[in-house]
Amino acid sequence: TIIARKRLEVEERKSACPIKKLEQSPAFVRKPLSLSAFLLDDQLTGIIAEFKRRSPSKGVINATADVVQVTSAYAQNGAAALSVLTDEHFFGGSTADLEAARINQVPILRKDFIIDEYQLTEARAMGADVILLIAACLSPERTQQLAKAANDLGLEVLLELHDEDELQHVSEFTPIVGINNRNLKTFTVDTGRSLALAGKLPASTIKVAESGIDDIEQIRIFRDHGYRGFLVGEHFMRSPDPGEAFRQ
Ligand code: IGP
Repeated sequence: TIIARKRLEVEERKSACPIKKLEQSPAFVRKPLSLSAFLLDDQLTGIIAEFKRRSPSKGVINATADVVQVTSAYAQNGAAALSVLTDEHFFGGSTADLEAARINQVPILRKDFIIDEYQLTEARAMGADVILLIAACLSPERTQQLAKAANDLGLEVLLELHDEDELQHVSEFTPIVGINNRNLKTFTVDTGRSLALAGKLPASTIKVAESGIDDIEQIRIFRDHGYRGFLVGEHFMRSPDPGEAFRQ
């Protein structure tokens, strides 16, 4: 359902704003930050802290949070990177949210359902540093094409997998791989997924555990299994003060 809608949305956006116009955006001249470098920085926590207002599985998570206040608190308290939802219809996100988060000097992941090269140029124009590619939504060939195109624009890729069958999506263009603990079809969360798949990824892969992380002990366990990144959304956003929840 999400992908079908996304296809229509992308076509609408293409006619509303031609690619040439996106390329004139001021963000296009800045050099994107490297998520790999920030995840490997031992001074930081490895946490990719997400700004998420609502989701199809949880409904409204936080209706009032201010994107600048929350993302600044995340960044000032040691987040290695930020993840900002830009899907409006299902997640209540927006381009404006990501643009506002750009005041921070840490890498920003554009969290959306990427299916078309146009969205890569959009990501660059809104000031994103990294894009998400979800293996479950793409063929392995398409994943590679989009990842290469993203790299050519200076963007790094977080490739999201959720089971062993999706390992064929990994390529030289996707050195950072996230294992989603949430099954996108049933929405059930099992943090054992990240643990089970850890050893199956190429040794050089920078591994990110995604979803359902709500305590520091889990992060220690992931770290012991070779993970360098931890994508956390709801646990922080559920709090009336997500920045403070991160600090704690
Ligand atoms: C964050 P959580 O359980 O901490 O809120 O999860 C993140 O992993 C999740 O938002 C996510 C996501 C996605 C959202 C992972 N992959 C793909 C939208 C699309």
